Amino acid sequence: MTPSSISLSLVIAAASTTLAQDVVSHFNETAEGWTSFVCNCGGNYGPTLSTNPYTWQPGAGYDGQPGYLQATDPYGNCNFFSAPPSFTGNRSIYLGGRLDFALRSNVVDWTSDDVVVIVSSGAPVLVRAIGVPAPVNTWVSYSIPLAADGNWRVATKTGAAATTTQVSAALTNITALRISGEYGSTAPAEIVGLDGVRLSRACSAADVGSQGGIAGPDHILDNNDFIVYIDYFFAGNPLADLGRQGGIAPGDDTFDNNDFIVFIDLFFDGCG
Ligand SMILES: [Ca+2]
Ligand SMILES: [Ca+2]
Ligand SMILES: [Ca+2]
Repeated sequence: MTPSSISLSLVIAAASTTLAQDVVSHFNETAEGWTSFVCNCGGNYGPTLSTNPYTWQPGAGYDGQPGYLQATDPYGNCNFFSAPPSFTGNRSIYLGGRLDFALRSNVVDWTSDDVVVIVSSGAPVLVRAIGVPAPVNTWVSYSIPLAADGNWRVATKTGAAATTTQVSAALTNITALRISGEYGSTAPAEIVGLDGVRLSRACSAADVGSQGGIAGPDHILDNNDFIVYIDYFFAGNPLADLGRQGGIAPGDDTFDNNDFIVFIDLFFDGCG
């Protein structure tokens, strides 16, 4: 290893520690506090009608770590996975970030309640259609922007588009975060798995690369961002001109070590 590759390795290794700010559920050994929420379908996803105990499963899930959560839905009403307190309360730092998770269902013939719901004390109930986890019996990953992108709706999934003010207010005092487990049209019907839930912050401008070292952001800061940044740098791409004398922003139409210093600072600003 050359000194520069050693230091780059140290930077990337240290960067993984910044991900500690992400809120995650891998379900390695338990249900990690996730509970059931059963309510009427098709609307405000209001008061609990009943509970539906989930079973933790030790087998391989989606996220490469053992264990996942499984719900066998015995009801005609709508069944949700409800997040534990680690995902609720003041989560305003995640505005502009993402909610990632994966679902798997053995039935996907009920498409009316394919939603994520944020209940808060500061905004209307926010509802977002996510699409059923098709095809059946296959883990399907979701990456949900926590931003007013037109797809967060007020009260129902066809309600008015939530504003940035509403999304921001909701994230400031979340009282419930729910992911639908309702994808079957008859009861008892579906068996639904949930795995790899992650709440992560918006990434900094260092998110220039994606899996495989391909250009373009992917809401993950890792070695792919270094690969793409270095390509940009040696190609003289203006996207790599981030710094100037003294290792500070903005760029100065010159490519030198100051650009790397600013890039690394941005990298450590992180996504979580
Ligand atoms: Ca898992
Ligand atoms: Ca990236
Ligand atoms: Ca520069």
